[in-house]
Amino acid sequence: MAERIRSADPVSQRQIEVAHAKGLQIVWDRYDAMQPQCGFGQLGLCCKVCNMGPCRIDPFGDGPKTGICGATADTIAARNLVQKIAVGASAHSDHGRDIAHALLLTARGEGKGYQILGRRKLNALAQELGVETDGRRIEEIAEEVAEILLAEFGKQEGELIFAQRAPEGQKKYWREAGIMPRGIDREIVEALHRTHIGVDNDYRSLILGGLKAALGDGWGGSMVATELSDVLFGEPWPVRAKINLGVLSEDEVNLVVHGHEPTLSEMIVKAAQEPEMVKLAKENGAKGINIAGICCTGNEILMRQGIPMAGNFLQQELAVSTGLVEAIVVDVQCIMPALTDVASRFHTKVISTSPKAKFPGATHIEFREEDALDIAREIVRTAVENFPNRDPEKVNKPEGTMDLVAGFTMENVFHHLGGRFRATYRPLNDAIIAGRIRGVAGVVGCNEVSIVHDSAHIAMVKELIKHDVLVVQTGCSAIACAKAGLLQPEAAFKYAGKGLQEVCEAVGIPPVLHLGSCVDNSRILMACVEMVKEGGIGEDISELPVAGAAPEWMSDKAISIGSYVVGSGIFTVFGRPLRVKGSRAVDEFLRKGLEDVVGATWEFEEDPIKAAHIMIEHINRKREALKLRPMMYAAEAA
Ligand code: BF8
Repeated sequence: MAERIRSADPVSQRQIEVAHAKGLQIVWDRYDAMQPQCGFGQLGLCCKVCNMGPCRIDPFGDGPKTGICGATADTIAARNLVQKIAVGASAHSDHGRDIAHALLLTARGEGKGYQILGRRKLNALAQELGVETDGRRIEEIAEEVAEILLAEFGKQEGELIFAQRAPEGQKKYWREAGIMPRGIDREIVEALHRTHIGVDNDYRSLILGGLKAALGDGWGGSMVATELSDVLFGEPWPVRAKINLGVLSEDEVNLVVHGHEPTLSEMIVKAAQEPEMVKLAKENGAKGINIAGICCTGNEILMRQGIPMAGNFLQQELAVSTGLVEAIVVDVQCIMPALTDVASRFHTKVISTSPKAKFPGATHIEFREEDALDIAREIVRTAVENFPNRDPEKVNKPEGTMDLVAGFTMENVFHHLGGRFRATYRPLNDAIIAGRIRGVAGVVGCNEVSIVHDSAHIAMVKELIKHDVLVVQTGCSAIACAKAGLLQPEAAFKYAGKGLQEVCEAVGIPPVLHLGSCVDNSRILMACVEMVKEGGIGEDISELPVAGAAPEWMSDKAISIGSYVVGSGIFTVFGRPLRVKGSRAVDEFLRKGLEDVVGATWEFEEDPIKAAHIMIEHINRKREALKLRPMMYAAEAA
């Protein structure tokens, strides 16, 4: 029987068939086995916050209209949403804390293997934070910067430092609504407190509490992660690389890094390049060591080092199913527990490394920043020594890679757009004012198993660029579109509208820009800040002709991102709706009511083409409000 189409990426689709031929049960099979899924849960009407429950509200029939404690559908849906925001914000923020901690150790000479490579960024931050630089060693400056930003996590009063970067109008919204974040951890704890039985029962108040925690992620935890990763590992610069499962090599040791934190993956790259390690690989019969990334830790080393990328979230089991992977090294977030089971059918070792994330069946080699390079060497050695155990009978080498350009940032986009001698957003703003570029869209987020893998990302982004919308991306969405060839300059000629094409040609950039991992959505916020500062296209983020989207979102982190993006004044379309549809009031508050509170709203649309047009119409409305010129090539684009 022919296989169902599960992926828009032909390389993945073939590998799904290979995995099935090998008798493996993978994510799509587990999804099928789970049908039908719980309708109460999907509508957000299942409540488990206390032990009198679980309760569920019957949205249609004569069943209960409140939980046992009296909580309404509105309270339950809002509370469930806020818990998810808090989990997502905590994941990003804890990542940010770990990066700040690694920088602090490095500055104090206790982070073995790390070097401070981003001096320009460090000096810029020092200036912003009021840290003296004259006559001081770089380590002293870095130590003080790290201490100041680490203190942001436990801060009890005042306002987050990076939140001050937002335009005045946005800050006014936050202060008036009482959602200006004080401390990163504090807002997450408060959001969770609100959701305990019998605390906050007003859906509006609950959601605003959630937005506050999310803003602490976007303008706090994630922004700290981005800024200090740039300080420690250097600022990314556009780099060409290869992507998709075809990057796995037949004659080299394949070490796949999967998860999120660059503190580990950067050290693994370093260790794998050491001559003794390459020699060891040769002694074990391999030609060398091939590092490949999955998910956001892959994005981190892709954008800084040009390390090839094996794939996104739904490809993790597929990578192992090739039989080519000596070790898949994981840290935190988006790692399927099923990996160890699939790996047990091959010689592949799953190596867990975080004290926060252990996996039954995995080999645990605990990572500590203090001994980072030594631990990375041990991990690489474990992978190399596993090469002779590869079973040629079980190997299926996937064919197919794509070229991409990664490594754009808020600062270097500046540089490109302004030309070599004039780093400025003026040309971008001018292109928008002149109607060459309609606006900018951030298309980000995960893969979700109920959607044909990558299909929504690709369809939406093609539709946007066809209508002269410049697209910026992060996370698994960037990986999806990169595999489809959209992240190379040539894509402008194939897919972009004429106006966008002209800009891409003049500047030499792709029509779709890879801005990094999911914490790097903070780069998108900062690009918006720069667009406002440059002038002429809005006094506030909420006035800019921009929109956000996560067409295949899946994780709680995506919910936190969506919340802070909307909270920052950017209209955002999610594919499958947030699980609030059981409460009309909550749904309407998210889709309409927030406009008056933060200057933006959510929308939900599963059809990616329709969703793209909702974004385009929104951008058009913003253009009209700004009285910008009509689009230069409107007829063709439409
Ligand atoms: O942080 S896009 S599946 S990998 S959550 Fe996870 Fe979603 Fe991918 Fe990166 Ni982001």
